[in-house]
Amino acid sequence: MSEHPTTHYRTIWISDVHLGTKGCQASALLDFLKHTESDTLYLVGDIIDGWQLKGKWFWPQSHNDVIQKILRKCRQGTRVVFVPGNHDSFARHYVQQNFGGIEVVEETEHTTADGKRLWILHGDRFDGVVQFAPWLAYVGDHLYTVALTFNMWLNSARARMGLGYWSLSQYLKQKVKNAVSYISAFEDAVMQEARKNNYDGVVCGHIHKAEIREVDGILYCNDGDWVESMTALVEHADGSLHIVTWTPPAVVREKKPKRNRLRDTVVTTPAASTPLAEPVSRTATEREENVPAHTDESDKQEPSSVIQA
Ligand SMILES: [Mn+2]
Repeated sequence: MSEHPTTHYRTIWISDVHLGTKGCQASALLDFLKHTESDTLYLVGDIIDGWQLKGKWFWPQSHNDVIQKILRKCRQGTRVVFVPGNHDSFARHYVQQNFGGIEVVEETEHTTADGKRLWILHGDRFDGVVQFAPWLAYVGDHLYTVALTFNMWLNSARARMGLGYWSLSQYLKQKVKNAVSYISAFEDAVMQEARKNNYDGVVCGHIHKAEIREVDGILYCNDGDWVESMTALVEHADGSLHIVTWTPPAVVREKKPKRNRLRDTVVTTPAASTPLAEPVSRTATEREENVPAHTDESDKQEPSSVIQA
């Protein structure tokens, strides 16, 4: 058995984990937390999805494991700072308090090793400022293909009913354009506020889109999410910032011998490819060892949980 390399960072930021929802990639996050260490770990909101838990209780072991892992890091000397988001806003009642060593703050400030002052906040406070629909950001390419097929079917039906041609793809393209406008409007609003408050940059989450970009001397960093893209923002010892896209461990379905039809091994691979992402290669041994006990939620990503920012 080979030793798993553990990467040490000065700082790690994660957000939008949405524990308590089926979309949450808890085992991938657990794997990431096992193989990384940091002086400081920022939880930038929407870690636990209080909205979902209010409705229907969904709390598998892996979700518990994530919480336990974070608490263990805290005990072992990692400074853990929790900045609640809109889905775990219940924690905003406990601001300035301490839970098992985890500091809870409404928003905070971080100074990088090279002296950049970064404003740390979840980002939902800009929802009022930004007037586009965030869920439209997640209309993916494959959905577009499905839409084109559906469009053909729809229009042959419309033709039979004597109706004119209606382009679903045009409609969706417009929606995607709006989503892109939403993201840039969000980023602009956040950066404008950071500049007003004399920060050098900002780290937020909320819109489930990892990014590092600098506009007119203001750094915009978004640590992404653990529902779809499995991304974290990290700071190296020299103060440089990067987005890490984590390759989740293979998820092997247990085969049911009763049936004739053997189900294939399901391997989840992340679709995300962030230009700034650091590729993380994993060995076959690691993958096998990290097979989670539960398998169901990992391969059934519900779009509904993906799209809520
Ligand atoms: Mn949010």
